[in-house]
Amino acid sequence: MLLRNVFLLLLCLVAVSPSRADDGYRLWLKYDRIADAAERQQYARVAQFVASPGTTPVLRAASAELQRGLGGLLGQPVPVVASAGSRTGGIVLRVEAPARAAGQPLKAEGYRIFSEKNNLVITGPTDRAVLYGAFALLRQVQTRQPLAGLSLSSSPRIEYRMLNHWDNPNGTVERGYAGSSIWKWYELPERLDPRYTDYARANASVGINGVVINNVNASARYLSAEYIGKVAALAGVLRPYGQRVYLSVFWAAPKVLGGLSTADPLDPAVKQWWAAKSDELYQAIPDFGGFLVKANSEGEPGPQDYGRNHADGANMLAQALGRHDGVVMWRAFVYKAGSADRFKQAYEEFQPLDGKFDPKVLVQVKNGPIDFMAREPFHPLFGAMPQTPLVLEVQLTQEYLGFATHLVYLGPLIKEVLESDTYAKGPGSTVAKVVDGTVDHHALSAIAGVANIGSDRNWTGHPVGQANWYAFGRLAWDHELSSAAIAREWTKMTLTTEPAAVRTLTDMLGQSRNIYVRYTMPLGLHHIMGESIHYGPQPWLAKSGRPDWTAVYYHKADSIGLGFDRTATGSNALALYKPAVQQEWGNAQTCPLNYLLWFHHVPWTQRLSTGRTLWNELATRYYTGADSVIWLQKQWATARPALDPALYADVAARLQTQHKEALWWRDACVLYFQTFARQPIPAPFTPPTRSLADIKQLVQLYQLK
Ligand code: BDP
Repeated sequence: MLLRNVFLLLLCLVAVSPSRADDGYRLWLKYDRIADAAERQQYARVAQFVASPGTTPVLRAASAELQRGLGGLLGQPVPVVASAGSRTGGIVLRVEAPARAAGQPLKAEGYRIFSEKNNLVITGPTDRAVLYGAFALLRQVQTRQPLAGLSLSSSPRIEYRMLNHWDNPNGTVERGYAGSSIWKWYELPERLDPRYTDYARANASVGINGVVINNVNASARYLSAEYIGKVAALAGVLRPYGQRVYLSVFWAAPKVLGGLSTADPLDPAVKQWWAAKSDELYQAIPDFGGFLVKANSEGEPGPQDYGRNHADGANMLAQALGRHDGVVMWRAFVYKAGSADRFKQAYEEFQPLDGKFDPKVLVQVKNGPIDFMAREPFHPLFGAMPQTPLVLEVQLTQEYLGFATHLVYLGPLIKEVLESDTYAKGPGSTVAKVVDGTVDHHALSAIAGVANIGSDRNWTGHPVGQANWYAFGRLAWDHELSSAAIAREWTKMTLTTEPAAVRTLTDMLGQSRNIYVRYTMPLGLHHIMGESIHYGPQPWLAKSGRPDWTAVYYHKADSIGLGFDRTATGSNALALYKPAVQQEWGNAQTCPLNYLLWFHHVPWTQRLSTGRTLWNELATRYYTGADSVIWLQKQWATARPALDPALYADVAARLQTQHKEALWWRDACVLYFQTFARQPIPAPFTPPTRSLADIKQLVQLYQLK
């Protein structure tokens, strides 16, 4: 009886829910059936089969993905055959030597799609190229572009397109807001969670080809024989999807694991230990990618502990990799306590080492000089180390961007950095061109995104966080793509293809980052967030473990004005940039308002280019920024009919939290800065109803253990 009731209940549930709720697991690879039958037919005519030699695991992954994707989109099975023979109307996969690929020369991972004898051919010099071509073809269908007569060709502009996981061996994720780590170390190597494969598919679909699986604050554990076996098992899952595995290394590993008394990079026993470790790694993982290193930074050990410099450390590791095909990515995120301006630290330590690094070393630089703020000027090291390939590191996990409750699409942030002109070799020497190697003719080029991925069913906590993973990969492949075009693609593949909703949502994504900046750190304010957890506002923070962990160190509010003078009258950090940049940013009258308080201490009463005084402009931005979250809510509501109900509700709820917290930011910041400016909140805005003491008490709750 009970069973029968359960059965009936299930039947009812199935009957009332025509499609299953979208839990976000499938990311942008949904492959739901195209609703319009005529449209489906059009695609079906040119995708009747997939012909693949299937000679490698990568080619098999490519054909399996096409079969799965087209099968879903067309609502009918698509067979995979070994060869097209005389059949037409299908998709043919073919690996060809570069010389035979017509048109633009293709790089090893570049693909070409073209029509031949009524078939669509996906080709490239390697099987990985064909895999990327397969995903490109699927994207065409997912975004409802025509397939017939298709002619596409694309090569990645950057060679190493990396995700950096800040995942710890105990399953936690540093600055992770989407559950715990997706890597299940205690189950590996015997059990391979099917999720690893879906992760690899998602990465491949946007061209990510390298994965640093562990936190830069690294545990030595990963270099033990036990863990190398586990890492090898993961590498085996990622390999058919064109991804190599890399490890973050703990500098003192030779001591912790090897029993040596030192980790001095010039010590012969240390060198030997790393060389043997590299051999062991390549024995287990023949395509191991190499090492990522955070050394002498935030308490991590490093070569400076032995009186050596970063180049000594990096070069020793590069030599340890020896004949193996791996690289060392050495991070430049360093800042010693007691410095008058943290902005200058990395430059001062690294720039003099230009030309001293082994050819296998790349130096990994965060996009801005401080630390992943919502808006930073580009890092002055870009354009200042011509002899060293530099990796651009951006953060996808929203450490400083409202965790997983604030909707912030990062396409515009990443593009802003990429398009910044360093003037290193004259105008047009953008960060993108420094990083892709064209400015200084480097053979190696790399970009890294700190992953926002976790064990949450939808991978990224905030459903729109997926767009940041997606946008990073797409820009890593081709930094010339526009952030709006990427947002459109992601929206169509993930949320809806209904044209009006696509427009509404793309607009919403496009504005979201500026909105976040306005209600948190407008006009170039930075580092005024909650201590250590980095959540919510704490502009009053004046005491911390170090002065450069406080907020007052950065905003320098006083009775005269606000902002950090980094011109010649102040720290002169501006002098680290090329003269053309100095000229633009060095004068408070001409400095773009977005960077104003990064470089100038501006009087409260000074009139800005908007016609408002600094105080009035600041208050206006906080108020209009917070109000814009209501606009985001309205946009989301407008698109509702086109959205999956569960997904709609999820984001709508998060937007409510976002609005509440935007008001925290607004109230905390205007009330606090008002104590210096001593001016009223300008009309038409109404002063906060709570007091500074109230808001302090509320946001400081989040600091309690
Ligand atoms: C900071 C994070 C810290 C990271 C560090 C890094 O707060 O958790 O370890 O960056 O990048 O933003 O090394």
